Amino acid sequence: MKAHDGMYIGGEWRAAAGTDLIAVVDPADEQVIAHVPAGTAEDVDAAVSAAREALPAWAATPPAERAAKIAALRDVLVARKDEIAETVTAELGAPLPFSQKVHAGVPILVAGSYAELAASYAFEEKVGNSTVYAEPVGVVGAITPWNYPLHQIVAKVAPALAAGCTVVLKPAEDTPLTAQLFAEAVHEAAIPAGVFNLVTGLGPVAGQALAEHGGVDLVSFTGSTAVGKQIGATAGAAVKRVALELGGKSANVILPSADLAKAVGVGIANVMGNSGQTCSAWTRMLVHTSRYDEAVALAAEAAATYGDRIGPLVNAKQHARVRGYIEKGVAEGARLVAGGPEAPREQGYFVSPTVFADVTPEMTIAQEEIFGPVVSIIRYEDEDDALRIANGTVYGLAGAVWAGDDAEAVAFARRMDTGQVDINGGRFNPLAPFGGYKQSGVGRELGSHGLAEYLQTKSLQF
Ligand code: TXE
Repeated sequence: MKAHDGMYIGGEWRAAAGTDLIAVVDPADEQVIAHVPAGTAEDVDAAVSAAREALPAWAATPPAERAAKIAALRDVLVARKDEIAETVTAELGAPLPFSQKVHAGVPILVAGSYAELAASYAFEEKVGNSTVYAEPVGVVGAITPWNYPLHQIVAKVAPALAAGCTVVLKPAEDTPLTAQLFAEAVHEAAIPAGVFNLVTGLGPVAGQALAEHGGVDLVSFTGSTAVGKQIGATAGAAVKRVALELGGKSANVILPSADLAKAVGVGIANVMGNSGQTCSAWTRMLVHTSRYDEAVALAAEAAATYGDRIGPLVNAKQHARVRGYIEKGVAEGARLVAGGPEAPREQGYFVSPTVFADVTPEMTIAQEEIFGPVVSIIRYEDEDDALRIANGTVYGLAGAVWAGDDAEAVAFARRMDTGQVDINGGRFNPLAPFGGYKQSGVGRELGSHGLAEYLQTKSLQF
C-alpha cells in the first residue's frame, strides 16, 4: 500500500476504516495534488490501541537506546531533506528556498537536540532521602497545524519519544503529505511498531476523537485559540495532561536608541517569512513617536521588496480571512502604506505584503491574530506606554526588543508578559523553551522544558 492510500498504524500502512478522502491542494495554483484518507473514530481507536500496546516496551527502553533511535530518525530527515522541502512547498506553498532552510532544516535541528537530550537528561535524581524518577506520561495524542507542517510534528514527537511516550498524530488536513513522509522516516529509522502512529483526517472528526479518547494520557495541541480552549476543557474534565500552543500577537518593540533600519528590516522579514503564517510573528511594530515617520517609510520600502518572494496563504479560508482583516484595518482608520486587500494574482491564495501605519492599540488588526503578511505600526510616547501596548492583548507568545545595547533591551523584555523575546535580533535556539503566557497557551515546547511536558514524576523515600 502506498503512503497516500493509508494510515500508519502499528508499524504498517493500513487502509482506513472508511472510504472518505481529503483532497490536498497546492495553494499556489489551486490544483488538487493528492488525496489522503479521512480518518474516523475507528481509525483513531486502532492507532491508540497500537500506541498502548507499544508503550510498556518503549517506556522501559533505556534512554540511550531511545536516543539512538531519535538520532536515526534525524539522519533520515537529513537524507530526505530535499523531498521534505518539495512536499512542504507543494502543499503549503512556501517558496522552495524557505522550505529547504526552515521547513526541512529546523526539524533536523530539533530532532538532533532531542537525540542528545534523551541521552543526557536526568531521568533519575537523588533529593535528600528520596529518589525521584521522571517517567513517561503514557500515550500522547498530538494534533498539529499546517503552518510549519514538519516542525510542529517533530516538536511534539521527538520529545515524546525521548521521554518514553508513544504517540498518535493527527496532522492538519491541509498538509498531510509531509506527515506521511514523516511516518515513512519513522519506519526507515526502525522505530519499533506502534511507538508512532499516524491518522490523517478532519479536525472535528479524527482530531476530536483523539482529544476525547480515554486511552490517551496527554493531548498536545497546536492551533487556533478557539479549538485549544475546547481541547483544554475536554482534557480538564477528564483530568488529563494537556499542552496548548495557540495564537499570538507579538510586539516588536523598537526603543529610541535602536538601529532603526535593522530593527525595521528584520521586523518586516520576520512577518513576511512563511507569508505571516507564524504564531510567534512580530505583527505589531512599536515605534517611538520621534522616529515613527522614518520607521513607516523604511517598513513600506522593505515590504515592497517582498513582492515576488512571498508564497500564498495555505487555503481559500485563510485567504478570505486575511483579506477581510486588511479591509477591516482600512475601515477602522489605519493607513495602508504597502499592499492591500486586493489579490495580487488571479490564481493562488496570494496576499500582498501589507503594512499599516497609524494603527492604534485597540484596533482589530492590533488585537487579533491575522495569520497573514500584515504588519501594524503603532506609535508610543515613552517606555511605559510601549510596555502597556506590548502587554495589551490577550496573547503573550513571543516578541522582540531592539535597543542601543543588550542590557537596555533585556530590562524592557523582563517586563513583557510573553514567553520568548529576541534581543536585538536574536538567533534561533532549538534548546530554548517556546510557549505562551496568557491565552497563547499552556506548556512549553523545545529543549528540556519541552521534554518535561511528556514526563511525570514519582518519588521513593528511603
Ligand atoms: O486552525 P485549527 P485553522 C490560528 C491562526 C489561524 C487560525 C485558524 O490564527 O488563522 O488559527 O486556523 C485540528 N478537535 N492558528 O482553522 O482549526 C485541525 O484539524 C480536535 C495558529 O487551521 O485550530 C488541525 O490539525 N482537533 C496556529 C489543528 O486542529 C481539531 C497554527 C489546527 O487547526 C478540531 C494554526 C477539533 N474540534 C492556526 N478542530 C499556531 N499556534 O501556530 C480542528 N482541529
